[in-house]
Amino acid sequence: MTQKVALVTGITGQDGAYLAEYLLKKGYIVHGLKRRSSLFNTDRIDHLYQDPHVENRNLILHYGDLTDSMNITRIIQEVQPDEIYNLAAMSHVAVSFETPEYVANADGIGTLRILEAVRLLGLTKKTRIYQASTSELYGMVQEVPQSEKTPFYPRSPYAVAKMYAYWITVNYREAYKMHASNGILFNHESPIRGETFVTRKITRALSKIALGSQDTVFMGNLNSKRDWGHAKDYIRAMYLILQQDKPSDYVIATGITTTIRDFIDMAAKEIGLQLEFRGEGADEIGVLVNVDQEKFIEKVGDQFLDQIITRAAVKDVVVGVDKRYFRPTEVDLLIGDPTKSKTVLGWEPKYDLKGLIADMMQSDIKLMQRENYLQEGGYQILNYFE
Ligand code: NDP
Ligand code: GDR
Repeated sequence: MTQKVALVTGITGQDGAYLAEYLLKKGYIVHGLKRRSSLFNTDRIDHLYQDPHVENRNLILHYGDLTDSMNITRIIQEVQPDEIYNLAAMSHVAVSFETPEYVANADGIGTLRILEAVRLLGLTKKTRIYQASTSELYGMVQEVPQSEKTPFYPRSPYAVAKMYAYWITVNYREAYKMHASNGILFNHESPIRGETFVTRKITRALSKIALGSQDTVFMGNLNSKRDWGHAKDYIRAMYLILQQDKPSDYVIATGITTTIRDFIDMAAKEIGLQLEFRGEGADEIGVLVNVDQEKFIEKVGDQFLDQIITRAAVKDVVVGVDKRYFRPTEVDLLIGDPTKSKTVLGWEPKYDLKGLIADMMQSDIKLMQRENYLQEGGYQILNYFE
């Protein structure tokens, strides 16, 4: 049997890394688009990397950018993919307010470039396309929960760009009979989630606080609600969408929504820390009120116990709010209705929120312990300020 060939844009990102690993395990030849950067940006796929001198490589990376039509067209021509997973995007909602034109180009027109290249190259029958659409399309939600039929109301330059990408995918499917589908994925996270998304910011900061290397974390809006799943579950849905006989659009979600505040609370509990939130809006604080010592020792270790007990004794502030993280327009509530993906794709998530948080906390505690060892050994560790 000939090996299937996939092209993954955004392969260096969270989803791209998990998807590449998943497809390689299934026997695919995986081609990935990576951007040239002045520092290495392939950490997440380092374990999959194959030296260019290895014969019969299954993972091949190409330099490229979604803003460069000719580059995209040439790569698709060279690769002749059976499946394209278009995951590349400037994916940070808050940052999209700072760089709206770039986001329109990369996240919006970038998708058109891929669809048009497939059409021009005569690959409409051969190549199936997955477009990484998003629950951000629902924005100011018109219905609760949100399904494939819920009207969109985007609330950021990111969401508006993704709305164009959504509809141009539908249009190419209808106009040229292409196997092009949208996965409308709700938030999904993991230990390799970008450090400035809210979940990872929280799990990193709480890990540092537990290990005594950070005092306080400053957050934005603690009231917004998100339907969070695990990226490992969500990339399976992407694959399933492209295995269907007919192209279509699917909501991928857990159907459960949680506030940012409750996520912080659950992540703290995971390592034995009990928090209490006081005040409102920009004046809200999260205070450390108790430590479950047995749990803390099990998850973090006993050498850090005394400092954290001392902080709990004086009810020290560990969470603050900084208005700078508020967005000009916010998406207050997202909760997906995954009925279609469950019935048509047979997709079920394996992780619940508790399992996701346990995975992320365990990984970030380890990471921060490693940073502490390095620092104690006289090595410089980097401060990622954001
Ligand atoms: P990440 O931000 O982790 O990864 C984005 C990827 O896109 C990176 O590989 C990045 O490269 C690449 N990229 C950015 N701009 C360009 C460009 N102009 N040309 C080529 N590549 C580019 O995102 P996720 O993995 O979390 O998400 C994957 C996709 O799914 C994105 O499109 C996102 O918008 C969408 N999405 C994500 C959800 C989530 O909860 N994670 C939910 C719904 C949709 P580099 O590493 O060089 O920065
Ligand atoms: P989101 O994810 O905007 O939903 O987009 P993010 O984790 O950035 O924000 C979720 C919610 O948390 C609130 N928030 C904060 N957010 C960040 N980043 N930092 C903070 O300090 C903070 N404090 C509170 C936000 O206001 C927001 O309400 C993600 C991205 O992966 C998109 O690419 C994807 O399309 C959607 O999920 C689905």
